Amino acid sequence: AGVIRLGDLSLPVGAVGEPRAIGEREFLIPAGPVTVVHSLDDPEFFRHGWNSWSPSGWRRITDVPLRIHDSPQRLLTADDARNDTPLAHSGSAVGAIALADGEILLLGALGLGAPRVGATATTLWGTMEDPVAEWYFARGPEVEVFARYAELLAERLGSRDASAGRVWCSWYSFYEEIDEKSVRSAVADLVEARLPFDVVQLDDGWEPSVGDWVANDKFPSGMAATARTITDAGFRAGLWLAPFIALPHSRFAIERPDLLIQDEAGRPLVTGYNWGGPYYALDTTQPEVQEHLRELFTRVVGWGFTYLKLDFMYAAAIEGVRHAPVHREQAYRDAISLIREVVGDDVYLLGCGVPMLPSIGVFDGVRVGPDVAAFWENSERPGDPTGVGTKNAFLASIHRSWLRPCFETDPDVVYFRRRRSLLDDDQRQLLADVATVLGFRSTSDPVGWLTPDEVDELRDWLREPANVTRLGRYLFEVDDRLVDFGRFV
Ligand code: 9PG
Repeated sequence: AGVIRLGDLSLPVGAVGEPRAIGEREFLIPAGPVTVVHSLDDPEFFRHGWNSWSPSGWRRITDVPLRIHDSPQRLLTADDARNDTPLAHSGSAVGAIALADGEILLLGALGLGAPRVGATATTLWGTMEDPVAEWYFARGPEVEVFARYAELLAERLGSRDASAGRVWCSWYSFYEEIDEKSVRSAVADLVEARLPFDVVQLDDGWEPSVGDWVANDKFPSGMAATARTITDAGFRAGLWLAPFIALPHSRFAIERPDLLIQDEAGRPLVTGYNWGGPYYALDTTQPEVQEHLRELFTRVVGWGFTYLKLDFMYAAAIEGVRHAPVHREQAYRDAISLIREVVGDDVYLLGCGVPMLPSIGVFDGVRVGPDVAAFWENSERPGDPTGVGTKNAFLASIHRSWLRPCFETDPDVVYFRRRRSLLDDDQRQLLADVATVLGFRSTSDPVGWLTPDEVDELRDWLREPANVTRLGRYLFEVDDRLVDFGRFV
């Protein structure tokens, strides 16, 4: 233990080794547990969620912790259930406490191993399952310190420079009700309206079962023909898949349960819940699974898809019994690296339902919040900040804008339509602004659901990317306009 001096603060620090100064108010602390003693009076704590859908945001220490409260099934799916602290504030990889003057103290891991950061009335603490990640510890203005942390993450874990461009996605209008005919007409309508999209991405609904990645009977011409429908119209073809999971009734899970992550009793481990039940995860440390992934991604790229939305990926990073003794986050990252090696650098990989830090440098883009929906609040799930809806998606995403140096940050789609939507104009504008600030432009609105005015609004929004500067916690300069999200928080 020693004392770190940061301006007028003298902070007793317990760690496994000596903190090393790398700047006037910045330190590296060796991997392992760390405790910083603070003497602040009920400060706000920044909590960062583990995967794309997990909650992130600021809470006072005396507030109820920001987490998924009401359901172990939701917790398993949408956060790091293994490290949940029901009675205390904690989050994944990075945390911060606010000082009185707009400055913060930030403690953030610079690598994998399931690092956690939490806070109590008197401490800011860090732990990790696998002590491999050094800590970054700094004091300074909130915007600057987060930007510097993101820069260091990108330095250590890599960053990619591909851009998704403008994406039309099928999910938030059609959900699973897609077929080759509706894809053809949606694409034809985009062409006719001269909307400048770069990518048309088919979402869930094309496969017979999650786990079995072949065309279902709604796509009788096959997926290569479907990709051609999109590319012939001048767009990049995009496809959703969840290659690391399998539903219990999928052929994959029935035929090869031995390729799944196991529980202690030697049965396939339940790694999350969706589609009305549990699902399993592939043990990506097995050579046969790696061979399967090579074959799968060669096939999908061979169909003609060059933009892949890979979903529910965190499931392969859940604690369980694997073939090889690799830490769960490293096993996950190794598997994404294998996919990257198979598809090459020109295929855009968008991660969804992915753990954040282990995805840096391997994914081009990452979803940074839960799903939007054409309504504001999800009143059926009040204790679940990850429930679908525009409010929850906005709240999570806006607290992850600082991750932009690490990958493209996707806050999910923007709605332009007023039909079939409960969002008011303010809420629609908010979604558009969040997407502009985070730098990812996508929508699901079919042209046929838009009025001519709404088509014009969409076309304007697609025209060119904005120059964005973060000025404060919720304040951004977008070209020469100030956007303040504070009133929505
Ligand atoms: C397709 C959808 C869409 C969507 C994805 C994902 O926390 N959850 O349980 C949870 C379940 C599903 C979900 C998001 C979160 O939706 O985010 O864009 O691709 O799958 O099934």
